Amino acid sequence: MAVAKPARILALVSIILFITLLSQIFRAPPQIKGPGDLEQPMSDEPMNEEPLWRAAEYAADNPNAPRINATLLALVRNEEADDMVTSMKDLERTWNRKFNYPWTFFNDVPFTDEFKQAVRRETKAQVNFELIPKEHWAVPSWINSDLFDESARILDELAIQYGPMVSYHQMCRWNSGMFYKHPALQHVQYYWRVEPKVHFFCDVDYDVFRYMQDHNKTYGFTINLYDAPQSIPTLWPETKRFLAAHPEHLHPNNADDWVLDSKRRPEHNAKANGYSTCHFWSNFEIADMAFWRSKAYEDYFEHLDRAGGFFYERWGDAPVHSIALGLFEDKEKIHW
Ligand SMILES: Nc1nc2c(ncn2[C@@H]2O[C@H](COP(=O)(O)OP(=O)(O)O)[C@@H](O)[C@H]2O)c(=O)[nH]1
Ligand SMILES: [Mg+2]
Repeated sequence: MAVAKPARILALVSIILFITLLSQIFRAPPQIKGPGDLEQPMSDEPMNEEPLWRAAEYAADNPNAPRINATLLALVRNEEADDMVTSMKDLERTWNRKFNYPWTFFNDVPFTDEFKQAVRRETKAQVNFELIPKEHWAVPSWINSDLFDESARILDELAIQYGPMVSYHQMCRWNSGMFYKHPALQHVQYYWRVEPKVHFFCDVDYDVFRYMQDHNKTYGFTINLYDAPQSIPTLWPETKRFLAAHPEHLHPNNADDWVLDSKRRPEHNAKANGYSTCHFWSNFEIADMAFWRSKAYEDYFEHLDRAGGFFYERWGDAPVHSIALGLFEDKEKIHW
């Protein structure tokens, strides 16, 4: 019996779909090819690492909620209110509406009422608005403005993004060595950094701050990238100078092989004068501020700040945080 043409086409399509499905099911697992590839299957929850604190008792108005001493933290400009709201919507939906950790917003100028209203609408949790003290934001007295202008010109020629923008340098310095000194954070231990216009896609159903505390973690990150070496040519040489003066700060279980790696991107390492340029992308970071407040980090930041590279080069808070963690912290305490 002859089969009608449409039925034959349908049968053919079904067979192709069936074969595609089988090949998907039986295909070999992805191979790990190098840095950045997953070393274990991705899960939206840590595996076999109880206790995980769930959301039953975390209502915003519960004075006995098991929240620990932590805040969501954002440095942001008034004109970024819409983008901040975008980030808040995502993070509240996927996580914070269940845990109600406070939000703390920082700005170098006072927040406008419009900004405050816009972000308050997005959360039931407590919201704090903090002005950065002038002495934490101002360009330090030892920075020579002529030298800054000349350096900015060179950074611009090298096409280093934001190179000539003085506020960007101020922001990087503040995020490196100032934010945790703000009086509003004096009694706070952990923060989760959130920037305007970032996205959170997965639901997280446990208290990540408690996770950090229970598992004795200092720093959590999501992405590890290579930096533009032209933005940090003397960061590693200055770090070496610092280490020569302060060998006591080097942690015995440090991650110096990651900091110094020259095999994966030899050119990056060469142009950065010995630093791999690998860094945790600090647009997202969850950290215990005790590390930034430690003698090792304070001494390091002070040394870098005096050296001037936050302004004469474009040292970012990400490579500064990363080198410090890689050298002065137990690598077991860095988590992703
Ligand atoms: N209040 C304030 N926030 C700033 C300033 N410059 C940058 N930021 C914030 O610092 C973070 C990083 O800045 P961004 O422009 O996103 O830099 P990028 O992430 O390196 O591209 C964002 O949260 C910005 O809102 C500034 O001059 N004032
Ligand atoms: Mg950004």
